[in-house]
Amino acid sequence: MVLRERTDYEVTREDRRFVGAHLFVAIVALSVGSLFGPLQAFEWSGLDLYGLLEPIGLGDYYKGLTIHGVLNALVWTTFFITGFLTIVIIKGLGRPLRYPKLNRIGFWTMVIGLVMAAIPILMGAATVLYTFYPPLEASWAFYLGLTLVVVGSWIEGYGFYFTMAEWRKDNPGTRSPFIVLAALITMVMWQIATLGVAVEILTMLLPAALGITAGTDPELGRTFFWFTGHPLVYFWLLPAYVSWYGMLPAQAGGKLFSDSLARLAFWLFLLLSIPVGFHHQFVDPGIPIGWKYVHAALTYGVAFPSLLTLFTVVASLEYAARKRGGKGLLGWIRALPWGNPVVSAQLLAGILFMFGGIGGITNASYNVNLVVHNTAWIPGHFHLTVASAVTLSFFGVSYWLIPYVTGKPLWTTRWASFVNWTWFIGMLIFSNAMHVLGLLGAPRRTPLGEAPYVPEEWSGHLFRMSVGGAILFVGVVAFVVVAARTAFQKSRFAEGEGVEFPIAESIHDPQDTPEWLDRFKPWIIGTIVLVALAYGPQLIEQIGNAAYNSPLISP
Ligand code: HAS
Ligand code: CU
Repeated sequence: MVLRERTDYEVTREDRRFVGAHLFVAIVALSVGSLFGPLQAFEWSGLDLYGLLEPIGLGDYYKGLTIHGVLNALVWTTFFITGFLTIVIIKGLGRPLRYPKLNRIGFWTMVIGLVMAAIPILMGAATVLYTFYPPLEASWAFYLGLTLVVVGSWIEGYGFYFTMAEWRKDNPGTRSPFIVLAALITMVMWQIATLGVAVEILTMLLPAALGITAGTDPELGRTFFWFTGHPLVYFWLLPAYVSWYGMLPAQAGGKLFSDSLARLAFWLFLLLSIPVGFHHQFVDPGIPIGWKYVHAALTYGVAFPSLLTLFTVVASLEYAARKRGGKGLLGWIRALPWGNPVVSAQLLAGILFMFGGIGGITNASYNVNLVVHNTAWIPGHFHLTVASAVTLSFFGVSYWLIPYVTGKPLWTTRWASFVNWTWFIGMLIFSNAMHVLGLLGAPRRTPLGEAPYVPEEWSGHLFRMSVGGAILFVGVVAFVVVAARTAFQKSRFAEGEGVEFPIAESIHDPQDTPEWLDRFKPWIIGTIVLVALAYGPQLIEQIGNAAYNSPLISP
Protein backbone atom coordinates (compact mmCIF):
# COMPACT_ATOMS: atom_id res chain seq x y z
CA MET A 1 0.00 0.00 0.00
CA VAL A 2 2.16 2.87 -1.12
CA LEU A 3 0.57 4.69 -4.00
CA ARG A 4 -2.74 6.14 -2.92
CA GLU A 5 -3.11 8.62 -5.74
CA ARG A 6 -5.60 7.10 -8.11
CA THR A 7 -3.85 7.31 -11.45
CA ASP A 8 -6.30 4.81 -12.94
CA TYR A 9 -9.22 7.25 -12.95
CA GLU A 10 -10.04 8.26 -16.54
CA VAL A 11 -10.46 12.00 -16.85
CA THR A 12 -13.51 12.90 -18.92
CA ARG A 13 -13.35 14.71 -22.22
CA GLU A 14 -15.14 17.71 -20.69
CA ASP A 15 -12.61 17.98 -17.90
CA ARG A 16 -9.73 17.83 -20.35
CA ARG A 17 -11.32 20.59 -22.36
CA PHE A 18 -11.95 22.61 -19.22
CA VAL A 19 -8.31 22.41 -18.16
CA GLY A 20 -7.28 23.09 -21.75
CA ALA A 21 -9.35 26.29 -21.74
CA HIS A 22 -7.34 27.57 -18.76
CA LEU A 23 -4.09 26.80 -20.55
CA PHE A 24 -5.35 28.51 -23.70
CA VAL A 25 -6.14 31.80 -21.94
CA ALA A 26 -2.86 31.58 -20.02
CA ILE A 27 -0.76 31.12 -23.14
CA VAL A 28 -2.58 33.83 -25.10
CA ALA A 29 -1.92 36.23 -22.20
CA LEU A 30 1.73 35.20 -22.13
CA SER A 31 2.06 35.74 -25.88
CA VAL A 32 0.64 39.26 -25.82
CA GLY A 33 2.36 40.26 -22.59
CA SER A 34 5.73 39.03 -23.81
CA LEU A 35 5.64 41.29 -26.87
CA PHE A 36 6.29 44.19 -24.55
CA GLY A 37 9.24 42.68 -22.69
CA PRO A 38 11.84 43.21 -25.41
CA LEU A 39 10.45 46.67 -26.17
CA GLN A 40 11.45 47.73 -22.67
CA ALA A 41 14.80 45.99 -22.84
CA PHE A 42 15.55 47.64 -26.17
CA GLU A 43 14.42 51.06 -24.97
CA TRP A 44 16.96 50.86 -22.16
CA SER A 45 19.78 50.33 -24.61
CA GLY A 46 18.62 53.28 -26.69
CA LEU A 47 16.62 51.46 -29.37
CA ASP A 48 13.11 52.84 -29.06
CA LEU A 49 10.68 50.62 -30.99
CA TYR A 50 7.57 51.98 -29.32
CA GLY A 51 7.06 54.23 -32.32
CA LEU A 52 6.17 51.13 -34.34
CA LEU A 53 3.18 50.54 -32.08
CA GLU A 54 2.07 54.17 -32.06
CA PRO A 55 -0.46 53.68 -34.89
CA ILE A 56 -2.37 51.08 -32.82
CA GLY A 57 -2.18 53.19 -29.67
CA LEU A 58 0.37 51.06 -27.85
CA GLY A 59 3.38 53.29 -28.23
CA ASP A 60 3.65 54.30 -24.60
CA TYR A 61 6.38 52.94 -22.29
CA TYR A 62 4.17 52.82 -19.21
CA LYS A 63 1.19 51.35 -21.01
CA GLY A 64 3.50 48.64 -22.35
CA LEU A 65 4.94 48.02 -18.90
CA THR A 66 1.43 47.72 -17.46
CA ILE A 67 0.41 45.21 -20.14
CA HIS A 68 3.61 43.23 -19.60
CA GLY A 69 3.21 43.09 -15.82
CA VAL A 70 -0.52 42.43 -15.73
CA LEU A 71 -0.58 39.78 -18.46
CA ASN A 72 2.64 37.96 -17.59
CA ALA A 73 2.75 38.24 -13.84
CA LEU A 74 -0.98 38.12 -13.06
CA VAL A 75 -2.93 36.53 -15.92
CA TRP A 76 -0.55 33.89 -17.35
CA THR A 77 0.13 32.63 -13.84
CA THR A 78 -3.41 32.69 -12.42
CA PHE A 79 -4.99 30.90 -15.37
CA PHE A 80 -2.21 28.35 -15.68
CA ILE A 81 -2.32 27.67 -11.94
CA THR A 82 -6.08 27.22 -11.65
CA GLY A 83 -6.04 24.88 -14.67
CA PHE A 84 -3.08 22.88 -13.41
CA LEU A 85 -4.48 22.57 -9.89
CA THR A 86 -7.82 21.40 -11.31
CA ILE A 87 -6.23 18.39 -13.00
CA VAL A 88 -4.09 17.77 -9.90
CA ILE A 89 -7.24 17.55 -7.77
CA ILE A 90 -9.07 15.30 -10.23
CA LYS A 91 -6.20 12.89 -10.85
CA GLY A 92 -4.79 13.07 -7.34
CA LEU A 93 -8.12 12.10 -5.78
CA GLY A 94 -9.11 9.85 -8.65
CA ARG A 95 -12.59 11.27 -8.90
CA PRO A 96 -14.45 13.96 -10.83
CA LEU A 97 -15.00 17.43 -9.42
CA ARG A 98 -17.87 17.38 -6.93
CA TYR A 99 -19.61 20.36 -8.57
CA PRO A 100 -18.15 20.81 -12.05
CA LYS A 101 -20.61 23.65 -12.76
CA LEU A 102 -19.24 25.62 -9.82
CA ASN A 103 -15.72 25.38 -11.21
CA ARG A 104 -16.96 26.45 -14.61
CA ILE A 105 -18.65 29.47 -13.07
CA GLY A 106 -15.32 30.30 -11.42
CA PHE A 107 -13.47 30.06 -14.71
CA TRP A 108 -15.93 32.26 -16.60
CA THR A 109 -15.91 34.81 -13.81
CA MET A 110 -12.15 35.00 -14.27
CA VAL A 111 -12.51 35.40 -18.03
CA ILE A 112 -15.09 38.18 -17.70
CA GLY A 113 -12.84 39.92 -15.17
CA LEU A 114 -9.89 39.64 -17.51
CA VAL A 115 -11.78 41.24 -20.38
CA MET A 116 -13.07 44.00 -18.09
CA ALA A 117 -9.56 44.82 -16.92
CA ALA A 118 -7.99 44.50 -20.36
CA ILE A 119 -10.20 47.05 -22.12
CA PRO A 120 -9.22 50.07 -19.96
CA ILE A 121 -5.58 49.04 -20.05
CA LEU A 122 -5.59 48.98 -23.86
CA MET A 123 -7.47 52.28 -23.95
CA GLY A 124 -4.86 53.90 -21.75
CA ALA A 125 -7.32 54.32 -18.90
CA ALA A 126 -5.40 52.04 -16.52
CA THR A 127 -1.73 52.83 -16.96
CA VAL A 128 -0.98 52.02 -13.36
CA LEU A 129 1.50 49.10 -13.61
CA TYR A 130 0.74 45.72 -12.10
CA THR A 131 0.86 47.06 -8.54
CA PHE A 132 -1.74 49.83 -9.21
CA TYR A 133 -0.52 51.90 -6.27
CA PRO A 134 -2.78 54.77 -5.31
CA PRO A 135 -2.89 57.65 -6.01
CA LEU A 136 -2.40 56.43 -9.60
CA GLU A 137 -5.86 56.27 -11.07
CA ALA A 138 -7.31 53.51 -13.20
CA SER A 139 -10.83 53.22 -14.55
CA TRP A 140 -13.28 51.51 -12.20
CA ALA A 141 -13.56 48.73 -14.80
CA PHE A 142 -9.92 47.79 -14.22
CA TYR A 143 -10.42 47.44 -10.46
CA LEU A 144 -13.68 45.56 -10.86
CA GLY A 145 -12.12 43.29 -13.49
CA LEU A 146 -9.22 42.37 -11.21
CA THR A 147 -11.67 41.71 -8.40
CA LEU A 148 -13.63 39.32 -10.62
CA VAL A 149 -10.45 37.45 -11.56
CA VAL A 150 -9.70 36.94 -7.88
CA VAL A 151 -13.29 36.01 -7.03
CA GLY A 152 -13.33 33.52 -9.92
CA SER A 153 -10.18 31.87 -8.59
CA TRP A 154 -11.81 31.64 -5.14
CA ILE A 155 -14.85 29.93 -6.66
CA GLU A 156 -12.64 27.39 -8.39
CA GLY A 157 -10.98 26.86 -5.01
CA TYR A 158 -14.33 26.17 -3.34
CA GLY A 159 -14.93 23.56 -6.02
CA PHE A 160 -11.66 21.88 -4.95
CA TYR A 161 -12.66 21.94 -1.27
CA PHE A 162 -16.03 20.28 -1.94
CA THR A 163 -14.31 17.57 -3.98
CA MET A 164 -11.80 16.97 -1.19
CA ALA A 165 -14.52 16.86 1.48
CA GLU A 166 -16.27 14.09 -0.39
CA TRP A 167 -13.01 12.15 -0.76
CA ARG A 168 -12.35 12.49 2.98
CA LYS A 169 -15.76 11.04 3.75
CA ASP A 170 -15.01 8.04 1.55
CA ASN A 171 -11.45 7.54 2.82
CA PRO A 172 -11.41 8.01 6.60
CA GLY A 173 -8.02 7.54 8.22
CA THR A 174 -6.14 7.66 4.93
CA ARG A 175 -3.47 10.30 4.39
CA SER A 176 -4.52 12.67 1.66
CA PRO A 177 -2.44 12.36 -1.52
CA PHE A 178 0.48 14.80 -1.29
CA ILE A 179 -0.17 16.67 -4.53
CA VAL A 180 -3.78 17.27 -3.53
CA LEU A 181 -2.87 18.49 -0.06
CA ALA A 182 -0.28 20.80 -1.61
CA ALA A 183 -2.79 22.15 -4.14
CA LEU A 184 -5.34 22.80 -1.41
CA ILE A 185 -2.81 24.53 0.86
CA THR A 186 -1.92 26.79 -2.08
CA MET A 187 -5.58 27.72 -2.50
CA VAL A 188 -6.23 28.28 1.20
CA MET A 189 -3.16 30.51 1.44
CA TRP A 190 -4.35 32.45 -1.61
CA GLN A 191 -7.84 32.94 -0.20
CA ILE A 192 -6.53 34.37 3.06
CA ALA A 193 -3.87 36.44 1.30
CA THR A 194 -6.21 38.11 -1.19
CA LEU A 195 -8.31 39.62 1.60
CA GLY A 196 -5.82 42.52 1.63
CA VAL A 197 -6.27 43.53 -1.97
CA ALA A 198 -10.01 42.87 -1.73
CA VAL A 199 -10.27 45.41 1.08
CA GLU A 200 -8.02 47.85 -0.79
CA ILE A 201 -10.12 47.71 -3.95
CA LEU A 202 -13.56 47.59 -2.36
CA THR A 203 -13.06 50.22 0.35
CA MET A 204 -10.61 52.53 -1.33
CA LEU A 205 -9.87 52.29 -5.04
CA LEU A 206 -13.32 51.50 -6.44
CA PRO A 207 -15.14 54.15 -4.35
CA ALA A 208 -12.53 56.74 -5.32
CA ALA A 209 -12.59 55.74 -9.01
CA LEU A 210 -16.39 55.97 -8.99
CA GLY A 211 -16.24 59.39 -7.34
CA ILE A 212 -17.98 58.19 -4.18
CA THR A 213 -15.04 59.24 -2.02
CA ALA A 214 -12.76 62.22 -2.53
CA GLY A 215 -9.57 60.19 -2.58
CA THR A 216 -7.49 57.48 -0.99
CA ASP A 217 -4.83 56.99 1.65
CA PRO A 218 -1.78 55.86 -0.33
CA GLU A 219 0.12 54.47 2.65
CA LEU A 220 -2.78 52.34 3.83
CA GLY A 221 -3.38 51.29 0.21
CA ARG A 222 0.19 50.04 -0.08
CA THR A 223 -0.11 48.15 3.18
CA PHE A 224 -3.28 46.40 2.00
CA PHE A 225 -1.66 45.74 -1.38
CA TRP A 226 1.46 44.07 0.03
CA PHE A 227 -0.63 42.03 2.45
CA THR A 228 -1.62 40.27 -0.78
CA GLY A 229 1.34 41.17 -2.96
CA HIS A 230 3.96 39.15 -1.15
CA PRO A 231 1.95 35.93 -0.73
CA LEU A 232 0.98 36.38 -4.36
CA VAL A 233 4.55 35.37 -5.25
CA TYR A 234 4.07 32.12 -3.35
CA PHE A 235 0.74 31.55 -5.09
CA TRP A 236 2.88 31.51 -8.24
CA LEU A 237 5.68 29.44 -6.75
CA LEU A 238 3.79 26.70 -4.92
CA PRO A 239 2.23 25.11 -8.03
CA ALA A 240 5.77 24.84 -9.44
CA TYR A 241 6.71 23.16 -6.15
CA VAL A 242 3.76 20.77 -6.59
CA SER A 243 5.46 19.67 -9.77
CA TRP A 244 9.00 19.64 -8.33
CA TYR A 245 8.00 17.50 -5.34
CA GLY A 246 5.08 15.54 -6.65
CA MET A 247 5.94 14.91 -10.30
CA LEU A 248 9.57 15.67 -11.16
CA PRO A 249 10.95 12.76 -9.10
CA ALA A 250 8.85 10.36 -11.18
CA GLN A 251 9.70 12.15 -14.42
CA ALA A 252 13.39 11.81 -13.54
CA GLY A 253 12.97 8.09 -12.86
CA GLY A 254 12.92 8.09 -9.06
CA LYS A 255 10.79 8.78 -6.01
CA LEU A 256 10.02 11.61 -3.63
CA PHE A 257 12.70 11.57 -0.93
CA SER A 258 10.41 12.53 1.94
CA ASP A 259 6.65 12.86 1.95
CA SER A 260 6.74 14.37 5.46
CA LEU A 261 9.28 17.07 4.60
CA ALA A 262 7.31 17.96 1.49
CA ARG A 263 4.13 18.43 3.51
CA LEU A 264 5.96 20.35 6.21
CA ALA A 265 7.31 22.80 3.61
CA PHE A 266 3.80 23.51 2.32
CA TRP A 267 2.41 24.05 5.82
CA LEU A 268 5.23 26.46 6.58
CA PHE A 269 4.31 28.38 3.42
CA LEU A 270 0.73 28.66 4.64
CA LEU A 271 1.95 29.90 8.00
CA LEU A 272 4.63 32.33 6.85
CA SER A 273 3.71 33.58 3.35
CA ILE A 274 1.46 36.41 4.51
CA PRO A 275 2.97 38.18 7.55
CA VAL A 276 5.98 39.51 5.65
CA GLY A 277 4.51 42.25 3.42
CA PHE A 278 6.42 45.11 5.04
CA HIS A 279 9.61 43.88 3.36
CA HIS A 280 8.20 45.70 0.32
CA GLN A 281 7.71 48.82 2.41
CA PHE A 282 11.05 49.17 4.17
CA VAL A 283 11.38 52.72 2.84
CA ASP A 284 7.73 53.70 3.41
CA PRO A 285 7.30 56.39 6.03
CA GLY A 286 4.52 55.81 8.52
CA ILE A 287 5.41 52.23 9.44
CA PRO A 288 7.48 52.04 12.63
CA ILE A 289 10.93 50.47 12.31
CA GLY A 290 10.08 47.77 14.83
CA TRP A 291 7.35 46.34 12.62
CA LYS A 292 9.65 46.40 9.62
CA TYR A 293 12.13 44.33 11.62
CA VAL A 294 9.41 41.86 12.59
CA HIS A 295 8.54 41.35 8.93
CA ALA A 296 12.22 41.14 7.95
CA ALA A 297 12.72 38.36 10.51
CA LEU A 298 9.62 36.51 9.32
CA THR A 299 10.88 36.85 5.74
CA TYR A 300 13.97 34.88 6.73
CA GLY A 301 11.49 32.39 8.15
CA VAL A 302 9.62 32.02 4.87
CA ALA A 303 12.89 31.38 3.02
CA PHE A 304 13.30 28.27 5.17
CA PRO A 305 10.67 26.09 3.43
CA SER A 306 12.39 26.92 0.15
CA LEU A 307 15.66 25.71 1.63
CA LEU A 308 13.81 22.54 2.71
CA THR A 309 12.63 22.28 -0.88
CA LEU A 310 16.14 22.64 -2.22
CA PHE A 311 17.20 19.77 0.03
CA THR A 312 14.27 17.44 -0.62
CA VAL A 313 13.99 17.98 -4.37
CA VAL A 314 17.73 17.64 -4.97
CA ALA A 315 17.79 14.51 -2.77
CA SER A 316 14.94 13.06 -4.84
CA LEU A 317 16.81 13.90 -8.04
CA GLU A 318 19.99 12.30 -6.73
CA TYR A 319 18.03 9.17 -5.82
CA ALA A 320 16.68 9.06 -9.38
CA ALA A 321 20.06 9.70 -10.98
CA ARG A 322 21.84 7.02 -8.94
CA LYS A 323 19.13 4.54 -9.88
CA ARG A 324 19.92 5.39 -13.48
CA GLY A 325 23.59 4.55 -12.86
CA GLY A 326 24.81 8.04 -11.93
CA LYS A 327 28.00 8.11 -9.86
CA GLY A 328 30.28 10.53 -8.02
CA LEU A 329 29.74 13.42 -5.65
CA LEU A 330 28.19 15.59 -8.35
CA GLY A 331 28.66 13.33 -11.37
CA TRP A 332 25.15 11.91 -10.84
CA ILE A 333 23.73 15.18 -12.18
CA ARG A 334 24.75 14.11 -15.69
CA ALA A 335 22.72 10.91 -15.33
CA LEU A 336 19.45 12.83 -15.03
CA PRO A 337 17.26 12.60 -18.14
CA TRP A 338 18.33 15.97 -19.55
CA GLY A 339 17.06 14.95 -22.97
CA ASN A 340 13.48 15.02 -21.70
CA PRO A 341 12.33 18.66 -21.99
CA VAL A 342 9.75 18.17 -19.22
CA VAL A 343 12.64 17.42 -16.88
CA SER A 344 15.24 19.86 -18.21
CA ALA A 345 12.78 22.77 -17.96
CA GLN A 346 12.34 22.13 -14.26
CA LEU A 347 16.04 21.50 -13.59
CA LEU A 348 17.02 24.74 -15.32
CA ALA A 349 14.21 26.56 -13.52
CA GLY A 350 15.56 25.24 -10.21
CA ILE A 351 19.10 26.33 -11.01
CA LEU A 352 17.94 29.86 -11.87
CA PHE A 353 15.90 29.90 -8.68
CA MET A 354 18.99 29.29 -6.57
CA PHE A 355 20.21 32.71 -7.74
CA GLY A 356 16.75 34.24 -7.39
CA GLY A 357 16.52 32.94 -3.84
CA ILE A 358 19.88 34.41 -2.87
CA GLY A 359 18.72 37.75 -4.26
CA GLY A 360 15.48 37.47 -2.31
CA ILE A 361 17.33 36.92 0.95
CA THR A 362 19.47 39.93 0.09
CA ASN A 363 16.37 42.08 -0.47
CA ALA A 364 14.97 40.98 2.84
CA SER A 365 17.70 42.50 4.96
CA TYR A 366 16.43 45.84 6.11
CA ASN A 367 19.66 47.75 5.55
CA VAL A 368 20.83 46.14 2.31
CA ASN A 369 17.37 46.71 0.88
CA LEU A 370 18.12 50.44 0.89
CA VAL A 371 20.77 49.80 -1.77
CA VAL A 372 18.59 47.78 -4.09
CA HIS A 373 15.05 49.05 -3.52
CA ASN A 374 13.46 50.63 -6.60
CA THR A 375 16.49 49.80 -8.73
CA ALA A 376 16.84 47.46 -11.69
CA TRP A 377 18.03 44.83 -9.19
CA ILE A 378 14.38 44.14 -8.26
CA PRO A 379 13.16 43.22 -11.76
CA GLY A 380 16.41 41.24 -11.99
CA HIS A 381 15.26 39.35 -8.89
CA PHE A 382 11.74 38.70 -10.03
CA HIS A 383 12.69 37.53 -13.48
CA LEU A 384 14.70 34.78 -11.79
CA THR A 385 11.74 33.86 -9.63
CA VAL A 386 8.37 34.37 -11.29
CA ALA A 387 9.76 34.44 -14.83
CA SER A 388 12.13 31.50 -14.30
CA ALA A 389 11.44 29.23 -11.34
CA VAL A 390 7.72 29.54 -12.08
CA THR A 391 7.39 30.24 -15.79
CA LEU A 392 10.07 27.82 -16.98
CA SER A 393 8.60 25.12 -14.73
CA PHE A 394 5.17 25.82 -16.22
CA PHE A 395 6.71 25.42 -19.67
CA GLY A 396 7.94 21.99 -18.51
CA VAL A 397 4.47 21.12 -17.19
CA SER A 398 2.91 22.24 -20.49
CA TYR A 399 5.04 19.77 -22.46
CA TRP A 400 3.13 16.88 -20.91
CA LEU A 401 -0.09 18.62 -19.88
CA ILE A 402 -1.02 19.96 -23.33
CA PRO A 403 -0.56 16.46 -24.84
CA TYR A 404 -2.47 15.05 -21.87
CA VAL A 405 -5.53 17.26 -22.34
CA THR A 406 -5.54 17.28 -26.15
CA GLY A 407 -4.54 13.69 -26.83
CA LYS A 408 -1.88 14.93 -29.26
CA PRO A 409 1.86 14.29 -29.03
CA LEU A 410 4.33 17.04 -28.11
CA TRP A 411 5.54 18.99 -31.11
CA THR A 412 8.52 18.39 -30.69
CA THR A 413 10.99 17.26 -28.06
CA ARG A 414 13.80 19.12 -29.82
CA TRP A 415 11.92 22.39 -30.04
CA ALA A 416 10.87 22.15 -26.43
CA SER A 417 14.50 21.59 -25.41
CA PHE A 418 15.44 24.58 -27.52
CA VAL A 419 12.91 26.69 -25.60
CA ASN A 420 14.35 25.61 -22.25
CA TRP A 421 17.97 26.34 -23.06
CA THR A 422 17.17 29.61 -24.79
CA TRP A 423 15.20 30.73 -21.76
CA PHE A 424 17.98 29.63 -19.40
CA ILE A 425 20.79 31.37 -21.28
CA GLY A 426 18.74 34.48 -22.06
CA MET A 427 17.72 34.80 -18.43
CA LEU A 428 21.27 34.38 -17.11
CA ILE A 429 22.43 37.28 -19.27
CA PHE A 430 19.35 39.43 -18.73
CA SER A 431 19.05 39.03 -14.97
CA ASN A 432 22.75 39.39 -14.33
CA ALA A 433 22.81 42.67 -16.23
CA MET A 434 19.79 43.91 -14.28
CA HIS A 435 21.31 43.02 -10.94
CA VAL A 436 24.54 44.83 -11.81
CA LEU A 437 22.64 47.85 -13.11
CA GLY A 438 20.70 47.96 -9.89
CA LEU A 439 23.86 48.02 -7.83
CA LEU A 440 25.12 50.86 -10.02
CA GLY A 441 21.94 52.76 -9.18
CA ALA A 442 19.82 52.36 -12.31
CA PRO A 443 16.17 52.94 -11.32
CA ARG A 444 13.45 50.45 -12.20
CA ARG A 445 10.23 51.47 -13.99
CA THR A 446 11.95 54.25 -15.90
CA PRO A 447 12.44 54.72 -19.66
CA LEU A 448 16.21 55.02 -19.33
CA GLY A 449 16.64 55.48 -23.06
CA GLU A 450 15.27 59.00 -22.63
CA ALA A 451 16.93 59.76 -19.30
CA PRO A 452 19.61 62.47 -19.47
CA TYR A 453 21.58 61.15 -16.51
CA VAL A 454 22.63 57.71 -17.73
CA PRO A 455 26.37 57.38 -17.10
CA GLU A 456 28.72 55.73 -19.58
CA GLU A 457 29.37 53.02 -16.98
CA TRP A 458 25.85 51.60 -17.45
CA SER A 459 25.87 51.29 -21.20
CA GLY A 460 27.56 47.88 -21.50
CA HIS A 461 25.10 46.40 -19.02
CA LEU A 462 22.14 48.07 -20.70
CA PHE A 463 23.28 46.49 -23.92
CA ARG A 464 23.74 43.09 -22.28
CA MET A 465 20.27 43.39 -20.86
CA SER A 466 18.75 43.97 -24.26
CA VAL A 467 20.70 41.04 -25.71
CA GLY A 468 19.31 38.85 -22.92
CA GLY A 469 15.84 40.25 -23.57
CA ALA A 470 16.10 39.43 -27.27
CA ILE A 471 17.14 35.83 -26.49
CA LEU A 472 14.24 35.51 -24.07
CA PHE A 473 11.90 36.76 -26.74
CA VAL A 474 13.10 34.04 -29.12
CA GLY A 475 12.50 31.56 -26.30
CA VAL A 476 8.94 32.64 -25.59
CA VAL A 477 8.01 32.74 -29.28
CA ALA A 478 9.38 29.23 -29.63
CA PHE A 479 7.34 28.15 -26.61
CA VAL A 480 4.13 29.56 -28.04
CA VAL A 481 4.86 27.80 -31.34
CA VAL A 482 5.46 24.50 -29.53
CA ALA A 483 2.25 24.90 -27.53
CA ALA A 484 0.15 25.91 -30.53
CA ARG A 485 1.53 23.29 -32.90
CA THR A 486 1.04 20.61 -30.28
CA ALA A 487 -2.54 21.62 -29.55
CA PHE A 488 -3.69 22.37 -33.10
CA GLN A 489 -1.96 19.62 -35.10
CA LYS A 490 -4.03 16.96 -36.86
CA SER A 491 -2.18 13.88 -35.63
CA ARG A 492 -3.28 12.23 -32.42
CA PHE A 493 -1.75 9.61 -30.21
CA ALA A 494 -2.18 6.13 -31.65
CA GLU A 495 -4.46 3.71 -29.81
CA GLY A 496 -2.80 2.62 -26.56
CA GLU A 497 -0.31 5.48 -26.60
CA GLY A 498 -0.47 8.73 -24.70
CA VAL A 499 0.91 10.60 -21.75
CA GLU A 500 0.77 9.10 -18.32
CA PHE A 501 -0.23 11.46 -15.54
CA PRO A 502 2.99 11.87 -13.57
CA ILE A 503 2.65 11.26 -9.84
CA ALA A 504 5.80 10.55 -7.85
CA GLU A 505 5.68 7.78 -5.29
CA SER A 506 7.31 8.54 -2.01
CA ILE A 507 10.24 6.42 -0.75
CA HIS A 508 8.37 5.99 2.53
CA ASP A 509 4.72 5.05 2.75
CA PRO A 510 2.75 8.33 3.09
CA GLN A 511 0.56 6.54 5.63
CA ASP A 512 3.57 6.74 8.00
CA THR A 513 3.55 10.53 7.74
CA PRO A 514 2.43 11.94 11.10
CA GLU A 515 -1.21 12.93 11.23
CA TRP A 516 -0.51 16.55 12.21
CA LEU A 517 0.98 17.02 8.76
CA ASP A 518 -2.34 16.12 7.20
CA ARG A 519 -4.74 18.32 9.16
CA PHE A 520 -5.81 21.78 8.12
CA LYS A 521 -7.33 23.11 11.30
CA PRO A 522 -4.27 23.68 13.51
CA TRP A 523 -2.34 25.22 10.65
CA ILE A 524 -5.11 27.56 9.59
CA ILE A 525 -5.61 28.71 13.18
CA GLY A 526 -1.85 29.22 13.53
CA THR A 527 -1.79 31.21 10.31
CA ILE A 528 -4.61 33.51 11.35
CA VAL A 529 -3.01 34.10 14.75
CA LEU A 530 0.40 34.88 13.27
CA VAL A 531 -1.06 37.20 10.64
CA ALA A 532 -3.08 38.97 13.33
CA LEU A 533 0.03 39.42 15.49
CA ALA A 534 2.25 40.64 12.66
CA TYR A 535 -0.30 42.90 10.96
CA GLY A 536 -3.04 43.58 13.49
CA PRO A 537 -1.52 46.42 15.52
CA GLN A 538 -0.27 48.23 12.42
CA LEU A 539 -3.54 47.81 10.58
CA ILE A 540 -5.47 49.15 13.57
CA GLU A 541 -3.15 52.14 13.77
CA GLN A 542 -3.07 52.86 10.05
CA ILE A 543 -6.82 52.46 9.64
CA GLY A 544 -7.33 54.67 12.70
CA ASN A 545 -5.13 57.37 11.18
CA ALA A 546 -6.38 56.95 7.63
CA ALA A 547 -7.26 60.10 5.71
CA TYR A 548 -8.96 59.45 2.40
CA ASN A 549 -7.95 62.80 1.03
CA SER A 550 -5.35 62.01 -1.60
CA PRO A 551 -7.16 62.42 -4.93
CA LEU A 552 -6.52 59.81 -7.61
CA ILE A 553 -4.32 61.09 -10.40
CA SER A 554 -4.56 59.75 -13.90
CA PRO A 555 -1.04 59.46 -15.31
FE1 HAS B 1 10.93 38.23 -3.95
C1 HAS B 1 10.53 41.64 -4.39
C2 HAS B 1 12.30 38.76 -0.88
C3 HAS B 1 11.14 34.83 -3.45
C4 HAS B 1 8.88 37.72 -6.66
N1 HAS B 1 9.92 39.45 -5.28
C5 HAS B 1 9.92 40.81 -5.31
C6 HAS B 1 9.13 41.27 -6.42
C7 HAS B 1 8.62 40.15 -7.03
C8 HAS B 1 9.14 39.02 -6.31
C9 HAS B 1 7.69 40.11 -8.23
O1 HAS B 1 12.49 41.04 1.14
C10 HAS B 1 8.93 42.73 -6.84
C11 HAS B 1 7.66 43.33 -6.34
C12 HAS B 1 7.55 44.73 -6.87
O2 HAS B 1 7.12 44.88 -8.03
O3 HAS B 1 7.91 45.67 -6.15
N2 HAS B 1 11.64 37.03 -2.48
C13 HAS B 1 12.19 37.44 -1.32
C14 HAS B 1 12.63 36.28 -0.54
C15 HAS B 1 12.31 35.17 -1.27
C16 HAS B 1 11.67 35.65 -2.48
C17 HAS B 1 13.30 36.29 0.81
N3 HAS B 1 10.18 36.60 -4.88
C18 HAS B 1 10.37 35.29 -4.51
C19 HAS B 1 9.62 34.42 -5.37
C20 HAS B 1 8.98 35.24 -6.28
C21 HAS B 1 9.34 36.60 -5.95
C22 HAS B 1 9.58 32.92 -5.25
C23 HAS B 1 8.07 34.92 -7.41
C24 HAS B 1 7.64 33.74 -7.73
N4 HAS B 1 11.37 39.88 -2.86
C25 HAS B 1 11.87 39.88 -1.61
C26 HAS B 1 11.93 41.26 -1.09
C27 HAS B 1 11.40 42.07 -2.09
C28 HAS B 1 11.07 41.18 -3.19
C29 HAS B 1 12.40 41.72 0.21
C30 HAS B 1 11.21 43.60 -2.03
C31 HAS B 1 12.34 44.27 -2.64
C32 HAS B 1 12.12 45.74 -2.81
O4 HAS B 1 12.90 46.51 -2.22
O5 HAS B 1 11.20 46.17 -3.52
C33 HAS B 1 12.53 33.72 -0.83
O6 HAS B 1 11.31 33.03 -0.85
C34 HAS B 1 13.54 33.02 -1.67
C35 HAS B 1 13.88 31.65 -1.09
C36 HAS B 1 14.50 30.78 -2.15
C37 HAS B 1 15.59 30.04 -1.99
C38 HAS B 1 16.10 29.21 -3.14
C39 HAS B 1 15.97 27.71 -2.91
C40 HAS B 1 16.33 26.96 -4.15
C41 HAS B 1 15.59 25.99 -4.72
C42 HAS B 1 16.08 25.38 -6.01
C43 HAS B 1 15.98 23.86 -6.09
C44 HAS B 1 16.76 23.36 -7.24
C45 HAS B 1 16.31 22.48 -8.19
C46 HAS B 1 17.18 22.18 -9.39
C47 HAS B 1 14.98 21.85 -8.17
C48 HAS B 1 16.33 29.98 -0.71
C49 HAS B 1 14.32 25.52 -4.12
C50 HAS B 1 18.19 21.13 -9.11
C51 HAS B 1 18.98 20.96 -10.35
C52 HAS B 1 19.96 20.07 -10.50
C53 HAS B 1 20.69 20.02 -11.81
C54 HAS B 1 20.34 19.12 -9.45
CU1 CU C 1 7.86 39.85 -1.02
